[in-house]
Amino acid sequence: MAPYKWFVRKEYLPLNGLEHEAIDVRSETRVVLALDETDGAKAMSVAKAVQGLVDAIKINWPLVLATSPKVISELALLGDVICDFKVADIPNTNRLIVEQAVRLGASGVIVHGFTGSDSVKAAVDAADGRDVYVVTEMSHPGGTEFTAPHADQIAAIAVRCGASGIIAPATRPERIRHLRRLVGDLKVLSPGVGAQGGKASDAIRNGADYVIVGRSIYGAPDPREAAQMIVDEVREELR
Ligand code: O7M
Repeated sequence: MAPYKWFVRKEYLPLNGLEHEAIDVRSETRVVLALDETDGAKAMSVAKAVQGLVDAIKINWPLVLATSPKVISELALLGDVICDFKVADIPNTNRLIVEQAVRLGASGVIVHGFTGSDSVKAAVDAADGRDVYVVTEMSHPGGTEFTAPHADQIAAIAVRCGASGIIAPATRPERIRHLRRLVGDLKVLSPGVGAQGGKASDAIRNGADYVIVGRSIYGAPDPREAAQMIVDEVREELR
């Protein structure tokens, strides 16, 4: 994802007798669509329907295996694509996977952090300026068994390796708050909104920069309307 795009509010604040432009309006909606749709045509139609309304489309193995890796390039024509391949291998293999995702047009790649610093660093280096996000604590119930007890260490690895951000669970907003403190100004992306029971507003209030939403958008009768509702909820929270 591109860094926050700022634009100038046409308003001037008097300060020490000088006039300063206030630059504090984000143009992003902070919603990322998880497009886990396995019907390729439907996936493209959902992506087009929400174009401009979501900040990025995250794709995972279901769509890539149901179609082809070229789907990355097709979606990249519509906006930022984050390849959620949860890459979890030795440094050399991580590098090879990330290079291929970037070659096909990915703006970001998601990797696991339990593999250790060398593997995460290899992914960051291979991304060549694109975003690498590191999964910390997972959002499903099983995420409390292994990932939660190690989330602090994984967050530290993300910071140390120069990752762009982390993935933290919207199903446990208090954990977003905790992990946010550990990663400073790294981006925090939070899945688990809607179908898994989390709320977008809770995630944002507790420190998420973006919410990741899948079934509640692509499975809705009107995906754009469903996305708009989440965008509105986030906007309301940020007011
Ligand atoms: O909104 P959903 O539940 O339909 O989809 C959530 C998406 O987020 C889906 O693509 C999952 O693979 C992903 N996800 C989680 O649900 N939980 C996690 O802990 C991590 C992810 C994820 O995006 O990891 C990068």
